[in-house]
Amino acid sequence: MKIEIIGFPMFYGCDRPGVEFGPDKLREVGLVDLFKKNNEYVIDRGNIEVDQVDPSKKYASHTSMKYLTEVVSGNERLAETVQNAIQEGNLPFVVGGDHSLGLGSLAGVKSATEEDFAVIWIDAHADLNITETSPSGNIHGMPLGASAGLGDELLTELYVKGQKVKPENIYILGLRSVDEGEEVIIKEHGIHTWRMTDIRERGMEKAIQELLHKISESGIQHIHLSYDIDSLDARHVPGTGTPVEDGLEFEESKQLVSSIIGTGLVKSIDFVEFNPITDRNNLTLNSSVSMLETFSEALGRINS
Ligand code: 6HN
Ligand code: MN
Ligand code: MN
Ligand code: MN
Repeated sequence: MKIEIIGFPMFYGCDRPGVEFGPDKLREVGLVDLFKKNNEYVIDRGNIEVDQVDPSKKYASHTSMKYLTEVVSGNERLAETVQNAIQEGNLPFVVGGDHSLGLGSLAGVKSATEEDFAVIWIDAHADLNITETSPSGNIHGMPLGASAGLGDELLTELYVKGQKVKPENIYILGLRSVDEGEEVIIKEHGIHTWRMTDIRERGMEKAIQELLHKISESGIQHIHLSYDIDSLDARHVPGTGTPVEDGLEFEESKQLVSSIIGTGLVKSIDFVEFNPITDRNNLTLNSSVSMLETFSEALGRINS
């Protein structure tokens, strides 16, 4: 399986500049070689084109969703690239950029995949907001909700019509900052969650066992893994849009990622929300590289 690295240099989904430099900053410190260390075939597809617009026009296309036009156009390009990668039998590894790129990734996966697939979302946040529940109007808080077919058609119809993933096939881990409206959505749609409180109570080992058991019970053969670096404890990631305390430690995060990839079912991955501009002393850069090494090693183990 070839790994295709795809950069998505966008900050419009989080409305905080800097995160668009994430993919190139990571390339600068050896992203591609880091994957080549453990994997025979790695290609860098470069960056997806993002239409540029002045911040004064963030509400030009919608009254509450910021930068809607640019988020949608960039994500449609991403969806096509992800679809092509999967159809060629490759594994797209999408590097953000903000988490709105989940829209394009999941639309691409859906288009390339006949059967139902699961989404594992590792994040401090649920990213399940719809226009009416969003406290910010930032689309990076909405990709999972829209992909589940909830909310405005302007997002749910992106690239391919309608629902991309069934809510019962969504698994969120690391949660500790959930908006009121998102709580209702989690409950109503039976979305599986392991909050930080659950992980602290039962331990990561148990959480992983439960997760993998549920997935194996579901019979699903294809997992999309979406990794938001803000799942890590705030002190490890000052350079991310919305750091939250009481998060995952490296050892836990690495154990989780390795076990998920170890199933051999992961066919596509996102790695998002690294902001080199707001980083302090390269702390977030080093955290990102350290996690990327884990992704590379885990992929190398199933690839060889
Ligand atoms: N992220 N729930 C908040 C919002 O504005 O909707 C924060 C979203 C953070 C998004 O994790 O990519
Ligand atoms: Mn996120
Ligand atoms: Mn987050
Ligand atoms: Mn609506």
